[in-house]
Amino acid sequence: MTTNYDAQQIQVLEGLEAVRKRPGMYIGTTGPRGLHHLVYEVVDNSVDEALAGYCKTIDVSINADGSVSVTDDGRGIPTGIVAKTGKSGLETVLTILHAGGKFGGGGYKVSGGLHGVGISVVNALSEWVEVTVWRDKKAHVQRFERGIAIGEMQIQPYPQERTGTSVTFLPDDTIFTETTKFDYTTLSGRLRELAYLNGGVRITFIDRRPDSEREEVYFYEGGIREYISYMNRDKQPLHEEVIFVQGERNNIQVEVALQWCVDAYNDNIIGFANNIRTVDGGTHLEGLKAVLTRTLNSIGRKRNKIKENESNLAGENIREGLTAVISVKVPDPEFEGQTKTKLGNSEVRGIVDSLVGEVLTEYLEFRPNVCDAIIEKAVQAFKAAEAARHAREMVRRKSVLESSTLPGKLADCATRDPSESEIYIVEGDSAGGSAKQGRDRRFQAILPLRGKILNIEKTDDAKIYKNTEIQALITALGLGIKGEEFDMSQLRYHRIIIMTDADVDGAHIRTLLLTFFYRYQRMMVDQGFVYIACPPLYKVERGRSHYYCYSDRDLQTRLSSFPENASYNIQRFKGLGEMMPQQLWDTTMNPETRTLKRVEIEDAAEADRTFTVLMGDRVAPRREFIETYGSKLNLNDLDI
Ligand code: 0RA
Repeated sequence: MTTNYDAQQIQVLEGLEAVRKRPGMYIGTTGPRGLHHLVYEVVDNSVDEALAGYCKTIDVSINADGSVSVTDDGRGIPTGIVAKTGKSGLETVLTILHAGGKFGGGGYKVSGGLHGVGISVVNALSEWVEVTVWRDKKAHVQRFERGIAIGEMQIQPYPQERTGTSVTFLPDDTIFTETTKFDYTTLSGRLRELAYLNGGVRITFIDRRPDSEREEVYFYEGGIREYISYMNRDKQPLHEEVIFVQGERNNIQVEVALQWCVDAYNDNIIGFANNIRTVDGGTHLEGLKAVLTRTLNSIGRKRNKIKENESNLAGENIREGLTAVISVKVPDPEFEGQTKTKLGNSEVRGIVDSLVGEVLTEYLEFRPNVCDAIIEKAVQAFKAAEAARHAREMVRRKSVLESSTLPGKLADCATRDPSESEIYIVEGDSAGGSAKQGRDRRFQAILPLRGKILNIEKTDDAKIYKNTEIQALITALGLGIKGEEFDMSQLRYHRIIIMTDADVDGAHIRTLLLTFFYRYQRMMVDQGFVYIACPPLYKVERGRSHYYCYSDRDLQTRLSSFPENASYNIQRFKGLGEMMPQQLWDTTMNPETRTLKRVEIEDAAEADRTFTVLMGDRVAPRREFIETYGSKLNLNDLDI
């Protein structure tokens, strides 16, 4: 042993100690994700060996003791002494950070990037690791504990032809404190994905743990072509054969598989860079989208499917119904974004574009039927999008939703400050008249709605919107059309007060309004902007005093407070219109004396259900509802 060796040894210990101190820096987390990452790291080394053309089979097993073994039939990690480290290749790969790809042959490590931290990281974070290498008709075995080699590498004769590497490791539970239990589904998902991405590599997966014993084989000779067939298994393909493009330029490998489906209207494009799923896209996907749009438009014109005077089909039209996988292998991948799942290498964009352009053009030129089917589908998509846009515009133009002029019958308030403004939505013109005269015009606006509003027969979105009363309401409030962002800054009043008569019609109109808010402007209810006014039902006069009663019980309580044979007079308000403006102010509109009920989301939801019964297609339940509740339907009974 030389002093040189000791210096090396110290360096190794410091390196692995750094990994154990800050595992997150190397594997992201020490939670379940990081735990499974250990397996991917080891498997990636075998996949690299397969991609280099030396390995056909990778066996992964979860052992009965919870450890994991990854065994391949590659060349085997070199076992001879490495001059620089003075140790075997095996020990060097397992103990020196990033040593993996640094010696022993050309080519690049494809699985760099997100994983690619090296097998030494797995070693550092494992309670123990055992590696067996079959090479040169010998079996070489070396054990490690928490990253440190235990004893000398054992060498035994192994007369068979076999070559390969087997790595077994048990995660260190002092590092992975949350769990060291591997999840079958998580591992099988990734292993299957790897088998699709690396066609021809056979991956077997065995769970040997008692009670969860299972075995599966992932082997897809067609690679990502088969992945597409699998994803489209329940759909109807527009063309039989999955389109496949493969090529290499400037050391960058590109594989693309495409298939359009008749019965799909979205696109489903999945990207990978160096076998890592690029959830956030990147230059490979940008290149693919660009080349698809350009190629199909150009062929479409050549084949006269798109006429000279017609505009190009948009990318999204062309991608409608498309299932695609693009997998690129890049020597120095740059992964960007928060989660490092976006490919950043700008040279990839152009390479994908030109390579796919050439191959796809030729492919489609030889298959005019496929070509025409794809373009016709895109033209259909284009027309559908045009029609939808047109319809949307028509609805907007027809309705007053977009117009800025306030409805004529709105008696607006003076203030322009929404936070102090109120709007009373009043049923009928006569009640509207009383309210207009009784209000405080500085901050109270009145919008009378006609009883006609009740004539909506079906619970149909379009019908609610076409209703002129609802349109007036939307404009008065300053709201937008359904589905568009609720913009609070546009809201003209922060108190929207529904004030209807205490009879069946009043209940109808209130139900309709609540339903409208619930279905189309739910934020208004959530934010507590919607209220219900509580007008009195009775006025009781006795001598020079008078009292307003807001329910039957209220009336009984009042009457029972009078002496036995007192004389009094009861007036029942049949509608708001019967009240004098001053009365309406005193009882219902004056903030000092009135009662307002703020509408809760449950109230609105209940109204929505009631609305379905009242206004729905089915006559029977509606009749039943009206017969049951019709006569006594008033604000108090509805309990809102
Ligand atoms: C370095 C050099 C060579 C192979 C490997 C590493 C290698 C590593 C792993 C890890 C798991 N399975 C593996 N298989 C191979 C090339 C060796 C040569 O040139 O013979």
